[in-house]
Amino acid sequence: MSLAVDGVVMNENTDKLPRGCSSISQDYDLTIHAGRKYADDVSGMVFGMSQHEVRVLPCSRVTVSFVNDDAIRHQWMVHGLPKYLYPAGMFHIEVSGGHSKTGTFIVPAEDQTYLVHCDMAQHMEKGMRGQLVVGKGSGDLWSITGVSDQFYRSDYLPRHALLLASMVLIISFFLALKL
Ligand SMILES: [Cu+2]
Repeated sequence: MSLAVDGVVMNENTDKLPRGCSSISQDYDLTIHAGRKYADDVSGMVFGMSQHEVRVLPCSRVTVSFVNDDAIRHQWMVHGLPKYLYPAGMFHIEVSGGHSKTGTFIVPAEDQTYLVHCDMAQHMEKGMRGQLVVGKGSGDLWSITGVSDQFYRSDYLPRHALLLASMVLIISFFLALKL
């Protein structure tokens, strides 16, 4: 892990092979930009990435140069990786406004789709939600900018707010009939 004012790379892995991998299948060198301008053509979104989907081969080594075109902090964070290689199952690049950082990790042998997002408050909800597809993947995740349908639910409402509201209406209707 390297710490600096311009950013952080967490859980870098350049040489430890995941279980089921006998060698590095391929090396990828990706440059991904983060910034408001990448959300300009996506309705309702504020933040974006130059690439919301990354497709790689199983057992490949992926080097990401994460370039922050905004003045505020952004992250490129992958979740669900094997915990025996990546603490908390996470690989993470975080970059201060106007800076860039490069980090490397090795993806597992299985076909799987991983969530990639920015964990700064409201950034994922406002567009910084992507996916890393290893091999054939395991299906598209929901609400990936430019890939799958957006899904909104107001955070202040309970999960079954609509159902509860309808039940209250029906009960009041029958109560009203009895009176
Ligand atoms: Cu962000």
